[in-house]
Amino acid sequence: MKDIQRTLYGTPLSGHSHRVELLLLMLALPYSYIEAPARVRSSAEFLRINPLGQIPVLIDGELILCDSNAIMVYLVKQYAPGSGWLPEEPVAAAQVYRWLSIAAGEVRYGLATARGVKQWGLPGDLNIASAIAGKLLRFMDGHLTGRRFLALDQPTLADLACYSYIAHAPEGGISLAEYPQVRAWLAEVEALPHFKSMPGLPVL
Ligand SMILES: N[C@@H](CCC(=O)N[C@@H](CS)C(=O)NCC(=O)O)C(=O)O
Repeated sequence: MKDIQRTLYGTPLSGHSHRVELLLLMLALPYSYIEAPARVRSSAEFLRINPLGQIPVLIDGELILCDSNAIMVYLVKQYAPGSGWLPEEPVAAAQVYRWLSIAAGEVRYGLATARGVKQWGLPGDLNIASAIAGKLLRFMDGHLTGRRFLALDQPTLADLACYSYIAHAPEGGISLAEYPQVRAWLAEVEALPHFKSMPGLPVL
């Protein structure tokens, strides 16, 4: 396959960027990285790339792709079809997409919001975010009993999409102490080949 110039816009502490980096590493797809903190994201140049002003953005050759989960779906379908990260079989595919929705819903508005409020004073209600996170973690702990991975009996995009913000939950004041199955699942993801951790922040 011809070499493609591939660039990821992200920040090291963004869980949305981290999930894309994990997949790029696990698929052994080379990429360069451009750090895009808030000041860059609000620039006219960046807003031409993503009018929502959000990271991650992936430039893959001529293609501009926004949204972490959309980028991951593209990468698997384009570069690793049949690899198991995103199965074609309808029931298995639905099981993976369910967790992509949870990553964009409960994970984003629970765990990620709590971390944003605690660490950077970003907008959000800590009580509401903590309640959303708690409900999700209780569900996940039960769901993961007897399972190694979230959607199937092998790692899929479901695991990468949900991993980063759940692993860093304590940085948003959300303890994982009561969720042993969730912690065991995090360890499974961390044991995958080419795993790279996201830098930690103080537990507040
Ligand atoms: N749905 C998007 C959400 C991405 C997102 O919220 N990114 C944050 C950084 S972690 C961001 O760029 N926030 C700036 C903003 O929304 O203005 C995705 O999955 O990529």
